[in-house]
Amino acid sequence: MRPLLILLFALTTSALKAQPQANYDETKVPKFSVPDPLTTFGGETITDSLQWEEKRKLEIYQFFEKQIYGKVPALLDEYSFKVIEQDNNALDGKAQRKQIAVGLKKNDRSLNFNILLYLPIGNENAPVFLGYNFHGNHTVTDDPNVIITDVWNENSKDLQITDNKATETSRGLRTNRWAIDKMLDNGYGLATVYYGEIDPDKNDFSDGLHSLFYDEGQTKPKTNEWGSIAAWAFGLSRAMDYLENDTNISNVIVFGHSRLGKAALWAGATDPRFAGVISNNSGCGGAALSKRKYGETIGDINNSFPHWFSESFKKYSNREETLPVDQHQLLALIAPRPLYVASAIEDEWADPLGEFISAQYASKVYELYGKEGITLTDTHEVDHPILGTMAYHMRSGKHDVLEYDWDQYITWAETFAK
Ligand code: GTR
Repeated sequence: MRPLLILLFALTTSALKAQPQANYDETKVPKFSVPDPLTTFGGETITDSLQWEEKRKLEIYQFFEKQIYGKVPALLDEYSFKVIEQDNNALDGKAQRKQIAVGLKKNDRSLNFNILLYLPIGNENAPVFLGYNFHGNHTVTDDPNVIITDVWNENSKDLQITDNKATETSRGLRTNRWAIDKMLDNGYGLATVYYGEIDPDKNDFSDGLHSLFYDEGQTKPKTNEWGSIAAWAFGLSRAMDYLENDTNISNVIVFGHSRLGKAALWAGATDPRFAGVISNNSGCGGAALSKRKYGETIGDINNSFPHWFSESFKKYSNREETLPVDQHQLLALIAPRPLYVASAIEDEWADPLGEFISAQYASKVYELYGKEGITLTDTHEVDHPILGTMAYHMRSGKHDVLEYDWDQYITWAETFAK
């Protein structure tokens, strides 16, 4: 590379990493009023769970649906499930492994994705964690029998993925994020899907789930329709369609990290069949309050990932103060089901404190149902989890999913999932 090009390259990559425009100074967080989950848009006060469900929950839900994540345009015409591979003696005899092909059809177009399912031997009625993975089912385990995805994959140095295609070399390279042995030893199963099989994560609406629903000549979703996060959430529900009919599964807890934590939260809000929801470092557009404008903002996220949200969300870029809702109300939509919000103290881009406060503000709705929320007197002391119906931890360390996180999720799930 010539010197000028090297300099330009260095400048661009360092600018991307450092996010120099982001605010990380608590004193520069703007003053803002938090939209009250218990006051309707029309000004009426909500005093019990029935009123919440009849008057407030729906209007908040519809706002998120039309203005933030975007509406699913129609129902599918058909869907099918086929167990394409099964081994009752997998992972050294610890698990039953199934790989299930899910087929979705609309307008004579179809999309297929694979669920990798491990169920613990000895628990005929196991709770299961369902979560997307970033690079393919074969990356979460060394198990040589897991099918390698053949759809578009983001190139990754860590995962040794080049030419946008996963190969054998990436097998098992993400086992660190999935405590599969621990889940199985504690009587839990794991179901995972490669998120790119639902919608490849690029600003291109010509492929993936959206394209099945287009009218003649249409090339992208309409203004209030779904972006990729809503499509991924929809995919989680289709996985749930299979899991809820598997007689060896008792409950499904939906889990997601980062962008996939945003998808898990929206899936939890849209689909009451999920018995619990875990948001791991989901940040902006996930658990974190947007109005704080700390770390990643709506403007940043709409710029870097224009395909994640509905087109209508773009009008809130750099205009957070005009939003009549905030992300604590997304959390509230999951009430009274168990919800775990997890942050990491060094994950500044995701505004860990904003995630904690958001959980606190959502608690009012949990309390309407007589459930324990994260109260205003609770603290976000590092590595001191709060494990009620609403759960929270501020882990030491960076943006990631660690063994520590799974230890807490499993301990918490014991209180409701078995
Ligand atoms: C970042 C993005 C975040 C988060 C993260 C991830 O680049 O700004 O909102 O979703 O990616 O998914 O790892």
